[in-house]
Amino acid sequence: MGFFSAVKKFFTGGSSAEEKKQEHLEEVKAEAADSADEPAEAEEAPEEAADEPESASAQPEALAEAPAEVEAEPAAPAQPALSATAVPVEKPTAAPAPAADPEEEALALALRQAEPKLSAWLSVVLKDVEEADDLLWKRLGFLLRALETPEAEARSFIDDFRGWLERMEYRWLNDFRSELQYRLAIALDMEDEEDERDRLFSKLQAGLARTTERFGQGLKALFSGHTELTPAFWDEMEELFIMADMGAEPTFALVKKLKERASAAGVTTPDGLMPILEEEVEAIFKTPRRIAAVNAPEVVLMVGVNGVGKTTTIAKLAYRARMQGKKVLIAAADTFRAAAVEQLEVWAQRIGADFHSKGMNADPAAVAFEAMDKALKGGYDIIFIDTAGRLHTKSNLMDELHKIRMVVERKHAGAPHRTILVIDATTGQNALQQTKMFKDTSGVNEIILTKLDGTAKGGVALAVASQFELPITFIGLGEKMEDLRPFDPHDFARALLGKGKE
Ligand SMILES: Nc1nc2c(ncn2[C@@H]2O[C@H](COP(=O)(O)OP(=O)(O)O)[C@@H](O)[C@H]2O)c(=O)[nH]1
Ligand SMILES: [Mg+2]
Repeated sequence: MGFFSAVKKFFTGGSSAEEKKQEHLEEVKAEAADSADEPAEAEEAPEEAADEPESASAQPEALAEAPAEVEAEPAAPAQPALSATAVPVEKPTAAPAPAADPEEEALALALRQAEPKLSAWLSVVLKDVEEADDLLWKRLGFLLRALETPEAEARSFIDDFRGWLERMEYRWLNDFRSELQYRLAIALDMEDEEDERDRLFSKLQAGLARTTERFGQGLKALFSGHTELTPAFWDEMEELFIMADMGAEPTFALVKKLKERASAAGVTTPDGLMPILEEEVEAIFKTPRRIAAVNAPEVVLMVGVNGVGKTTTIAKLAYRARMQGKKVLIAAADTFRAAAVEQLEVWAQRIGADFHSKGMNADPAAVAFEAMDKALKGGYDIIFIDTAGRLHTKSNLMDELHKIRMVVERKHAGAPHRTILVIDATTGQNALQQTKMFKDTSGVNEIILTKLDGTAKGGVALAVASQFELPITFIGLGEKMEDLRPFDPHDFARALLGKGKE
């Protein structure tokens, strides 16, 4: 949707003139609040609304036009009242139009006064909203109208979100506010906006707080405790990285590199070293991009030991794919426990993906075979295959995964396109053994690191990234759908080192 930039221009266009009206806005707001208590007054709307907003008194010409239009067409008063506030803007186009409702007029004014950021706009329209009720839908409709969203798209956004809330059984705003912002950002093409990136960074920081506490604070103490890059400094640094679960060899390699770079650059103090450290940590997380040429349906095979978060992560990835308008199939090839099949089915229903299973104890390769058939015939864009992670015998599990791979490949050349290993950050060094095992035996080409929230062992990301040449593509920062986030080496390095946002 390209209307965001237009929207931004629209909202920022009249800002300086509007600043002067800040006080006035407060009055209008107060009045709106008052009249909300007195519905009788509010109902007398048309004429009252037309000459009531003193805001318009700043622009008598605009006001003068209003009453005539009121008679002719009840929806019209909106235009003059709003154009009065958007002083130098070329044309307020189909701007927020509802001046007949004093509350909405106050909201429109507040939106124009707000910072041109989705989070700020949401704060304005969600004022006094506490739960998913009519007020929420009204306000959301208003916001989308204000953002010039085509009516059909706005309606389908609201219907979708409403359906999702019901399926998820969310009621209170606090439980879904962040999700709402996330959806709006994606729908309005604003995921790359600074606002959304800030939010992501804050989330990353919060998620990594315990890791940072241990690692970042130690680093701070190390850097402030030395004035020169002495052997003691380097020893302490090694210890710090090893304690953060980075593993001995990668730590030695990193410190060696840092020493070399420091000496080449003539850096002799910890302060001078810091930017180099940041770069090197970021470099550890950077792996060359693979060519992502995919012949649809894209086949994603999810592997990893029990309990790491495979099934939930499939749900989260499938959800992202759904939000991008893809047709999604999920196959339940973890047939070991009935609960696993049911859990996946519930997720599929919630996110609007199709689901294929043969129940508990079915042959996982047979499930994959049938699901591939369905995906190919049904014109799916992407299929996720959930697998079991039990390790009663390792070779047993690996054989099973191998069989699934063979079936999938035979059905669809080039598949599986992605074999994602899910590892649980809280398991620290175990995560490394798992990575080695799955990489050696099941063609893993991507890693998702889950449960980074609330663990002090987030440093394991460094170990995984430096010991295996596998990209970390997403990280799990919590249990909600939106808590799976694309992995950003730069931001992650900064958060890990306890740095703030740039
Ligand atoms: N805190 C947190 N919990 C997670 C995350 N990812 C998954 N979980 C939880 O981990 C548990 C096991 O997840 P599940 O998907 O069933 O693991 P599986 O056995 O690998 O399929 C569930 O309770 C999930 O909600 C995450 O990123 N953060
Ligand atoms: Mg599972």
